[in-house]
Amino acid sequence: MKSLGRHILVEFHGCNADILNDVPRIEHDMIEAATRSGATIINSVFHHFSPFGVSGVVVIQESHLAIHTWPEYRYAAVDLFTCGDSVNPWVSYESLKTAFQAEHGSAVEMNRGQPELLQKVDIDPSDNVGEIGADATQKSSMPKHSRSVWFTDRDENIALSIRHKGDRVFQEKSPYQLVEIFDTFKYGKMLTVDKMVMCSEKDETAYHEMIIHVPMLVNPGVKNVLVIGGGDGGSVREILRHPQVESVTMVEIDEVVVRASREFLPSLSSALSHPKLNLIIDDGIEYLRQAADESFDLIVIDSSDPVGPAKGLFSASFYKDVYRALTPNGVMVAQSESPRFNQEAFVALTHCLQDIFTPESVHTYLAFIQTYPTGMWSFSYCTKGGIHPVESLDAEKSSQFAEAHQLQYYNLEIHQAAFCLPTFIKTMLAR
Ligand code: SPD
Repeated sequence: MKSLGRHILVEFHGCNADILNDVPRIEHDMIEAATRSGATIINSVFHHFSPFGVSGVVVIQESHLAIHTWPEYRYAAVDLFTCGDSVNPWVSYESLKTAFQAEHGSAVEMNRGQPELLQKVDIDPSDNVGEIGADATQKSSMPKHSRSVWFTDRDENIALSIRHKGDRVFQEKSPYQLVEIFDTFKYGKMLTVDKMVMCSEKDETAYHEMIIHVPMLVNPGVKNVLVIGGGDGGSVREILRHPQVESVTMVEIDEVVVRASREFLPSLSSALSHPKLNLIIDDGIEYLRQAADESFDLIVIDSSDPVGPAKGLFSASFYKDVYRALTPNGVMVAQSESPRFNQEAFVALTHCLQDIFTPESVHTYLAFIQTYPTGMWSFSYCTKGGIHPVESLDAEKSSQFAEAHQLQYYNLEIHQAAFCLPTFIKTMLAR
């Protein structure tokens, strides 16, 4: 051996841009490249890289493989550093070139730690053992691969990262969006659409209890409900806890969301086969355009964020149809985004609703959703007949309902407090 280590600095050009932006896939490709070269994996850490791309490192017993990708340039910079003779880093190079579908790869090899420039001193390995003893030395020489792979929901200024187990549970590109499910450590399975978190098994109750029970418990006369979106089934599950409901129509544009949720998120999708539910896979905007006047007591807009197919669910023409389709005492509730993360959409939607329902009939309320960036999320309660969301609440009924159904987030105090807005949000909404 001429040196302690071999360091190969690699440039990959003309790669597949989608691959270079895919955290689990790059982690997999890097681990495979290391394994093929004969390395022993100890650890891997992979993140989204700002503003696009992936950053990560695979620590191997023989040193490390590191990467930064720039999908917008179809370019990846990779470091392959190996010590000893047992690993051939050029095998990793070839493996990654193929995996990233690179049109061109180049590399320079440097020898690190040349023996003629080094002076060896004697070190007794037992000095590192401390009080634990020789047994621990033996264990530490048998590394166990630990993975640290992260999903990040972000814009150019704010990000929320959630660690998952590395392998994707579900992935399909529908005609509308990229639908994925990850198995996270803290929140169970998590549904994402176009890299934005929609819901997770462990904190979805906050969102679904608040979007449904707030309007339902102040409007006990609700019998016919329309849900636009909500393909995971969480909203329908909560609506059907109210026995007076006679029928629920749910219009979800993307059957892939419904299929993935049925298969992998049974605690959310359990009510999707309920006999009172009429599930329609279609465009909710078009459905409401053709809906009869005064046909629903409650309309729930359980949309994703205002990009892709959900963009039209944030428009005045859509909400004019919503208003028309509500019975005279009807109520509409919409998820209205994060006041901070999506400030522009939040303010624009609130003003749009005020123009259609009148300012006095639009009531913004908040819930804390841990898996959404900033955690602070808003809903808009809009009443056609003037039923106030707090003054009309039957306190005893609200408490009894929350207790009987063992709700996880909703309770009487939360219902009342949710409508108290911080001053900065009031200021944001002032016209
Ligand atoms: N950024 C997340 C906004 C998602 C709102 N809808 C979630 C759907 C849950 N049924």
